[in-house]
Amino acid sequence: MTVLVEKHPGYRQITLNRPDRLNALNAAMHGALVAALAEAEADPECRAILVTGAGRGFCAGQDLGDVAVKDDGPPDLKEVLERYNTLVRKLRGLAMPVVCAVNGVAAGAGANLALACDIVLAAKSANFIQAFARIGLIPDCGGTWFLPRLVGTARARALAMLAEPLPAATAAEWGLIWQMVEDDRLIAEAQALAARLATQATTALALMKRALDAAATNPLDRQLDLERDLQAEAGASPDHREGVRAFLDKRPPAFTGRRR
Ligand code: T3D
Repeated sequence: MTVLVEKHPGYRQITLNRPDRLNALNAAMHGALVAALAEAEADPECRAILVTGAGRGFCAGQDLGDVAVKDDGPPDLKEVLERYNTLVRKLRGLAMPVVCAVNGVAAGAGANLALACDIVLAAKSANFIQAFARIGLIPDCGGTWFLPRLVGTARARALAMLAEPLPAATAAEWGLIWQMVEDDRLIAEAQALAARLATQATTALALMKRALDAAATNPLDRQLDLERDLQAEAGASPDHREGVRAFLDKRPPAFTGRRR
């Protein structure tokens, strides 16, 4: 099994599972990952997802043995890239939060797969490498979009062009990720975070994802209109009513995550 799925109360843990290849993504693993995300999305009990890797690496990006490099012409990378695009669109479009626990090296598309998730934790020993330049490619899997937005263009350019490992501590300091965690605490912390998110107002969290992604390209005027429209949806959710009632009753809210 290239991808392992564990069901926990309220969330699913999806583990990339080719540890001998540092969880490099081949076609089979892409298919299994997208299918696991789609199954999680279809499960009404699932209100958050946790993605991590088996073994000492998180994900070493594209499995370089899975793409034929020809002597007589360019390899056909468009099909490979379509898979990454599908994956990134799926993660960003999921109507629930996605936590990523980067347990070791995250290289190439593996680094950008992590950045496509909503909240990224990384083990102290982990690092992020935009490895593409080392093999004559540009950052893909959303890398050219995520990097400048997360760390600014100066750092994005150097990360992309130099392809040097960025330690988890610096990634957290620069705002590339949410937090660095001691190695032996990573999974427990990530699971606690996913479990906590699974008890929150899921509809509002899903709408936040849409608003924050749209903000990356919208002018303020359009973003204000979008906030108005999405807030109307959030305000119509049972969890909004419950949140206000709980506040007035001075008790913790019991959110259901139901849309209506
Ligand atoms: O090209 C296209 O198809 C287009 C798509 C592009 C998307 C991309 O992701 S391009 C970038 C692809 N990824 C890389 O270039 C990273 C390649 N890997 C590395 O540079 C290093 O493995 C790491 C820096 C990530 C880790 O180094 P280290 O020294 O900790 O481990 P290692 O010994 O290099 O790797 C362990 C094993 O995993 C090793 O196999 P072996 O010798 O034990 O049999 C290594 O070959 C294998 N492995 C690591 N990364 C990949 C891989 N096998 C296939 N594909 C990999 N990407």
